[in-house]
Amino acid sequence: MKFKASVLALTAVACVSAQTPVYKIQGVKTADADAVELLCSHLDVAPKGDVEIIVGEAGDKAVRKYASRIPSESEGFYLSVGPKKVVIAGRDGAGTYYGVREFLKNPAQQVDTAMAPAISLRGVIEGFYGNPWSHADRLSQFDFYGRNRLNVYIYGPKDDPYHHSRWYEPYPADKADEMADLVKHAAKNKVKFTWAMHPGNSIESDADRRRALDKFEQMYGLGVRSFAVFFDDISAKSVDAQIDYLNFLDREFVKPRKDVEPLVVCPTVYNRAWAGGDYLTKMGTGLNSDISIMWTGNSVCDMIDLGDCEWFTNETTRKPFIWLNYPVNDYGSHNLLMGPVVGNDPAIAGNVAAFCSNPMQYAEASKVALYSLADFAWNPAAFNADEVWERSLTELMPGHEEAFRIFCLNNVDVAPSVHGLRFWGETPDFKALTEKYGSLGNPDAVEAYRDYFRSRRAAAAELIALADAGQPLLAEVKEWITALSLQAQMGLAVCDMASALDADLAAPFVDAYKRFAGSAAKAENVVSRGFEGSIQSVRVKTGTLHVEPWLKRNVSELIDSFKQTGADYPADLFPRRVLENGTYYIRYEGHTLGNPDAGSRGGNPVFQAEVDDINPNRQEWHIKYVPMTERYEIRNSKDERYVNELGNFGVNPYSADWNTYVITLGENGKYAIRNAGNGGSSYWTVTDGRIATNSSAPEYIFDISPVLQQE
Ligand code: LOG
Repeated sequence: MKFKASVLALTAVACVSAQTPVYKIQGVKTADADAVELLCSHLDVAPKGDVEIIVGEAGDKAVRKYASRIPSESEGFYLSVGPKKVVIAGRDGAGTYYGVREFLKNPAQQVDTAMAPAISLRGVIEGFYGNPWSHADRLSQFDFYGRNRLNVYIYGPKDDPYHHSRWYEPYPADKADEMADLVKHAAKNKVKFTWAMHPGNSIESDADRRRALDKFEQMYGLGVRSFAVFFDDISAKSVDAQIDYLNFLDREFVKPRKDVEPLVVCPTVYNRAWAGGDYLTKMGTGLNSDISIMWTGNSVCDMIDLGDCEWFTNETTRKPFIWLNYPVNDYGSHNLLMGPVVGNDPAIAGNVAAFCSNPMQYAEASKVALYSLADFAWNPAAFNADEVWERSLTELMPGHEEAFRIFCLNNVDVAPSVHGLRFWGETPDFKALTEKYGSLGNPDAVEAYRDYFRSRRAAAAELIALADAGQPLLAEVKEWITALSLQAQMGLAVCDMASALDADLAAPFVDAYKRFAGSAAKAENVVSRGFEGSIQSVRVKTGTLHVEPWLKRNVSELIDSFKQTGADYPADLFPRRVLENGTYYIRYEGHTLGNPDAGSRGGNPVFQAEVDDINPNRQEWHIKYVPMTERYEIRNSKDERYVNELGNFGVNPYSADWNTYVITLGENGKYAIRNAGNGGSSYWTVTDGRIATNSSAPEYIFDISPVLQQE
């Protein structure tokens, strides 16, 4: 839609600003009104200004001379900045608007350039589970989109009842006013506001269809001109019914209104991992041809490559409308996603209908990723993840880039989840330290780690002060900054423990450990969005990829070493473990677990009636506490082979995520052993003399007793 400037007065009024020089503008009457308003609010403008700005879009008289320089793609623009003359000529209103934005980034810089988007629809789907964004969040988002050339916003927060659970109810007056306001504010920023409805399986009866039309009608009345229907995360009764419903809405609602955009649908099968059967091909052939189908890629949470798009197009005969599940974190909400956006294939540009991101319930913090994604979608071929990410820090936290950079780098990876999406670039400086020094083995290492944690503590303090002063992004994620601060304090305490141990000083060691434990206890209880009625309150986690496991391991090792010094310490000081690291017999009904084929590959341990007096250590087991998982690994003392989650000897590389066990002591004095992590949660029992991992209830059936080492 093109807005024409109606007020010539704009040219006469010199906008108050300290900038020089003074500009005069040609074309205000015909150029996009938002673009003109933007110019005027940022520059000194007067009829007798000494630099001339010629502004307008293709077809306007003002820019006729430059027609051949304007890119043919919609939203493209030509920009030329000379000492006395500036030309900003868009293919359309949005093109002019983006041209003005580009010019305003640095009005003093002389350029002669033409730009156009490689992907025509670029934006955001508010499509996550959790607390929906606030009205203020959304207004701020739209300004951000306008600045960064994102042109789509799709409204579909799962936890807005008027979108999902009670989709058929009209918005009450106050919410309806907000919607109308959003539509207007989006348009001002050249953002297409799309409202999505999630009707589940209520799509077949006449009554349900009537209610759908009524709801769309309400939204139309509020100014909405673009609609979507979501069928994600339901067990769809029938793809035929979905197709019939969508074509019905298209026929009855969309097509008769000439000003409504083509419909968008999120199918139930929205990623390749779930594909199979004829769902997608049916959608592709059955849906009216201009309806767009959304697609998250190879799996639910996945970066997008060309193969995904080609596969989809082959199935559906349409280009995918990409729903990128990044930086959304509703499936791993303890962690924020603030790192460089790596993994999307630039080759997809010509093969997608749209490229939109599903962000976090944290609107402000999501801007880090959205800044990069906007850059990617405009020009994927030139995208450089690290460079764009650095720029986003300057844009979002000017004057505090370094502290903010530290913060973001502490929140890069999302912990292991069902979706398997991981990011390995977290805390690179820390990773480099661990590669150089490993643990806290020598005073140089201790000093290096101490410096590291001091700088993290200082960055957190700087950011917390800003958050308290109301900086919106930092205030929004203040709990993660607090977590960074506590993690730094834990790190410093661990360094103090190492120094004390090295100097043989028991009391300072105990003291440092107490400080560590105090910070750790606080860190356990840092909760974001813990207010009453919060849809998703979250225990925050940070630095989970490298720093947290390192802290756990080092504390545990330092405690073990300290205990060996024979120093006195309060009996209840350290967390009690069911078993200390050591060598044990594991017995069931008097039979001892043994490793008859020691040294071979595969096979399984067996409970044996006889005592193995040929190789006694085939019946001995190293049981060791693994701080990272806070569980135990179990290895045979003869050949160090580990027991896996099936009760066999593992043949795959050992993995703490799979091969560590929870061991608990029952009131009968016997132990239960349970799988954990990726290995599931079944308790061990015994079947035919072998370990079976098949009980959902605790089975306190094992005697575990230390092998008394002979001196
Ligand atoms: C939902 C979405 C959610 C996301 C990540 C789609 C199409 N739907 O598994 O609301 O935010 O995954 O958890 C989804 O992605 N379901």
